[in-house]
Amino acid sequence: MERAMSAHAVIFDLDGVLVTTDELHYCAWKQMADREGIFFDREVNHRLRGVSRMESLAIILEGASRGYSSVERERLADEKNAIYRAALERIGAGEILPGAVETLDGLDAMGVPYAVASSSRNAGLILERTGLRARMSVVVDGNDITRSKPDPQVFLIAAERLGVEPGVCVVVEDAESGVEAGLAAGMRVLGVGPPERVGRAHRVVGSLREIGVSELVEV
Ligand code: B16
Ligand code: MG
Repeated sequence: MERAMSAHAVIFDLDGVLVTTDELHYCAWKQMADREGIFFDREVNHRLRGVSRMESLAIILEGASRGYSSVERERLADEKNAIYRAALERIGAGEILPGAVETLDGLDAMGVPYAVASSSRNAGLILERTGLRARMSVVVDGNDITRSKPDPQVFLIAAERLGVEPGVCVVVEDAESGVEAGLAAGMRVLGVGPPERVGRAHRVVGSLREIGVSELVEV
């Protein structure tokens, strides 16, 4: 694709950056883990941010007292996904995180292109349910990638589809794996969350409410 001469572009992670579905992931995994008698808490849950479904399950199974076959793993992942998707059917614009809409409005006003780059295979449903889909010209999700964060693939595909060079992109991420992926893509990174988790980013904020768009594009 011919690359446009855009000076800036922003690539947003979805879960934990634009929407609060991170809590729904936790509740669904917790239900599955409790049923299996596997210890799982919010501390372990933080390690699942930005990580694919099967890799998330592998992390949870580190706490299991027995081994699980690949057939059993598929069943547990499907079980969790069914619980999660049932919860997604009930979400709406109320799950959009503070500052997200204002940030997209500001980027539109500045004419800065942006994309969503998520590890989730459910990103399409989440964007539809929250009403954000119509705002996104580019969405790259778990169905488009073969390697999940911290591999940079999802962000590099997003830049390609935006028609910009990786070097002009700012990634916005809430996951340690996502920050690493953004850095590996050669992009600037804004971390959203505690410094213990996203401190490797070029700049860290608690939420998108804390940063204006003119600062965001210069991170
Ligand atoms: P799914 P993101 C990620 O979304 C989540 O942070 C992570 O917890 C989840 O395991 C992953 O998507 C896969 O999700 O099971 O729906 O395919 O943060 O990259 O937007
Ligand atoms: Mg995330």
